[in-house]
Amino acid sequence: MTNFRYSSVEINDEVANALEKGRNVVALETTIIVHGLPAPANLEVAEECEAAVREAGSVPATIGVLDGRVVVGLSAAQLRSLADPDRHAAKLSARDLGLALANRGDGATTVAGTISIASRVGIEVMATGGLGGVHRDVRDSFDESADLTALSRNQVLVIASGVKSILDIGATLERLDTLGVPVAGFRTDRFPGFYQSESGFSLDWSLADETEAALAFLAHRELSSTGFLVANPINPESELSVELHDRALSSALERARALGVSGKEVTPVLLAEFARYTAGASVAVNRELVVANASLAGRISAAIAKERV
Ligand code: PSU
Ligand code: MN
Repeated sequence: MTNFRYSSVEINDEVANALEKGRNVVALETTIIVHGLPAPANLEVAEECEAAVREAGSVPATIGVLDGRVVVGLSAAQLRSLADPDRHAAKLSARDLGLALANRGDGATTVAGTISIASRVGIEVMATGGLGGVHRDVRDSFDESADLTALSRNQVLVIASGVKSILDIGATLERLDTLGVPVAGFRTDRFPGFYQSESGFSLDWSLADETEAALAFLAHRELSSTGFLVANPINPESELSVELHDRALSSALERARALGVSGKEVTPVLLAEFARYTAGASVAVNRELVVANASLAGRISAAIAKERV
């Protein structure tokens, strides 16, 4: 392990070397692994994402907090330990990181937590499943994911299959507009709907290929301090049917209401109820889309490294 710039951050040697040479590194988050997907699929997905990044010619850096240290590039054993239910790893957004470190805690990082670490160590690309956003009951709860504000503050390109369909998608797109975060579809001008290839919302911008994504991001970086969202839809043949999706969604929203959950517990409860209601079908879709996003992240990251020189 190499200490790099910050004493509280450990970067594994492979990632540190890649960053020094060409920067073609892709950050991967751990909240989806620890709080978003059930075992044993969770660790399999983590492994598949790392393999997809490598196959695409980039170096994966799975990020989390272990024993009060930020680790950039968790080993398989470290990741297994973080996901061990007995560890009760916390869900860490950007604002939680300092406190978790001072507390010598363990934690999985959300998109917000992951990109704020990534941008500080020089990683420019990150992959996730579905970005967080504005919740449907926002008028009462004020619940809007810190993923959005983190994207407005960190110059990282995030690849996601849209935002989670448990959210108010239109309101989330409006907030991304206000926050100055560009949203571009990868080979589509339709905004994806996470478990579904399309959400009913259209996009102003679409990217033809990885090179165009790299060029747009590099130009954006020069002119703006915000991040960049690339929306990559699930293959339509793999998506959840509208019918099953909508029934599962009602059930999930009802369950969250009945349990009275709020704050950081809302999203994990909704995703878990989706998995239960669809008998694992939502997990299979989530798995396929996040691995596809990791692969695209690896290809775009390689294209960025190539275009920069
Ligand atoms: N994508 C998934 N599953 C997940 C997440 C993303 O397919 O569980 C996680 C990410 O870590 C994201 C978080 O940052 O959900 C959003 O949580 P919240 O709504 O509490 O901000
Ligand atoms: Mn929230």
